[in-house]
Amino acid sequence: MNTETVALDEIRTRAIEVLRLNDLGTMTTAAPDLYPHQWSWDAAFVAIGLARFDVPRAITELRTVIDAQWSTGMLPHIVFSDDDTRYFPGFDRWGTAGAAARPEGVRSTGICQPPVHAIALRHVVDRARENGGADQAAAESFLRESFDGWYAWHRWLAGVRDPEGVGLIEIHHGWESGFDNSPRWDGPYARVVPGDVEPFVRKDTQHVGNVDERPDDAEYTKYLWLVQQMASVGFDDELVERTVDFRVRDVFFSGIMAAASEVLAGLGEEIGRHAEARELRETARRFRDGVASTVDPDTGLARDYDVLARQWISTATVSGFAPLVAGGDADLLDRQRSLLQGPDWMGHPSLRFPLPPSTSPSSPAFRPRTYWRGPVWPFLNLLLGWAGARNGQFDLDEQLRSVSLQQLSDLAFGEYYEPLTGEPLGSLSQAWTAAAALEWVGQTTSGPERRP
Ligand code: 9WN
Repeated sequence: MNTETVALDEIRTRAIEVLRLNDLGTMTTAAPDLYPHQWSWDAAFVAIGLARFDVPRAITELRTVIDAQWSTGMLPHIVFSDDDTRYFPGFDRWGTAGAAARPEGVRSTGICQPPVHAIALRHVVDRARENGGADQAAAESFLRESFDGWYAWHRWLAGVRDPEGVGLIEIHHGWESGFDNSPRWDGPYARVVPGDVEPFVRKDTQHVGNVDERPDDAEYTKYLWLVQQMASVGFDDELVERTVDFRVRDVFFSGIMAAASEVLAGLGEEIGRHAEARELRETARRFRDGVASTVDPDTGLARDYDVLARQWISTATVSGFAPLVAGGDADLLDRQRSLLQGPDWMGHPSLRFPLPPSTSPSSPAFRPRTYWRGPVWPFLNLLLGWAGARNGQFDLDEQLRSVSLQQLSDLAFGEYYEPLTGEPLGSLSQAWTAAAALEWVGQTTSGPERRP
C-alpha cells in the first residue's frame, strides 16, 4: 500500500466514525454539540457521504427530510431532534407550533435552505445501482415513493419564492441562504431595525474555540427579529413576504435551484414522469438564465439583489460563482472557472491550500477566522467540484478533490477552515465535512467517466 492509499483509508475510517457519532437513527445531527438537529442542506450532503458505505441509511436521512415537508411543499431548514438543551433558537422560540402548514408531530423551523436534495438523491441512486441487489431495489423504490415530494418542493420554490418568474429565489432570512453572516448580507441587515426582541441567551458561543468565529449579538438580535416577524403571521407565505424586513434574491440558492431542477428532471424521466420532467427542465432553464443575468461585467461575479433597497450586492464572495453551479453558457463557465482558479481566489498567494475561501482575500470584507466572512467550507468545494465535472471542467473537479483531501487529512473534520493557516474552526466532527471526505475518497475515477 502506498502512502496515499493509507491516508485515504484512514480518512474514510474516521469520516465514517464521525457520521456514526452524529447518527441519531433517523437523522444525522449537523455536529455533535453545536448543532444537535438535522439541517436541510447538511442532510443532503450527509446522504451523499452515507451512500458511500450504507445506502439504506442514506435513504433514511432523505426520508426524514421529506417527512418534515410542509403542506405547502416547503422543506424546513431544521428538523429538531428531542434534544432541547444545546441549540438556540430551539423549536419553542421559532413559534412554528401553530403554523398551519407544518405536519403534525414533526418539530421544525419555518424557513428553508438551498435545494441540494435532488442532487443527493441522484448520488444515492447511482451508488445503489453500482451495488445492485437490495440497495438498488431500495433506492429505486424510494425514488418512486418520494418523487412527488421533491417535485412539490421545487414547485413551491419556483412559484412562491419567484412569483414574477425572474429566475431568482427570494429569501427572507440569512439562514435561508446557508451563508448566515456572509458580507453579502451586510447591506440588507444594516437596514433591518429590530423592534422588541424577546430576551435571549445564545448557546452557539459555548461550543466554539473563540466567540469571534461566530456572528455577534447584534447580528443575532436581527436574526431573531426576522423569526419573530415571520412567527407573527404564522409563517404564512403571502403574509411573510409582506411583513419581513429582509427580502433578497439569492443568486447561489438560485444556482443550486437550476442544477437540482435539471437533476430532478432526469430522475423523473427514469421513472416515467415525463410531464413533470419537462416542467423541471423549463424551471432549470429559467433559473440558469436568471443567475447568468446577474453577472457583473466588471468583476465576472454573479450578484444577489436586495429587493427592498432595490440594489445589487457586489461583495466578492464565493456565491459569485453561482453560474458554475447553475451550468449553462460555455463561455461564461470558462470565464468563471479561470476567475475561481485565479489570484483573487484559489490562486491567492497567501492561502495555505489553494481552495476557495468564502470571501476573496483581496476583498476588504475578508475576515479569515469569522464563519462565512473568509473561511473555507469543504462541503461547498464538493458542490463546486461536482458542478465542475458536470460542466466538463475536470481539472477544477480534480484540484478541489485532491487539495481538499490534503486539507482534511488533519482528521478534525472542521466545520470551516482558516484559509491562511489551514486550521480547523467552528465545530469539529462536522457531519457534512465528513460526508464530503467520504465522497472524495470514494471517487476512484476522474475525467469524463465521472461526468455526473
Ligand atoms: C443556522 C448547520 C448549519 C448550516 C449553515 C451554517 C450554520 C446555523 C447556525 O449551521 O447555520 O441555520 O446556527 O449558525 O451557516 O449553512 O446549514 O451546519
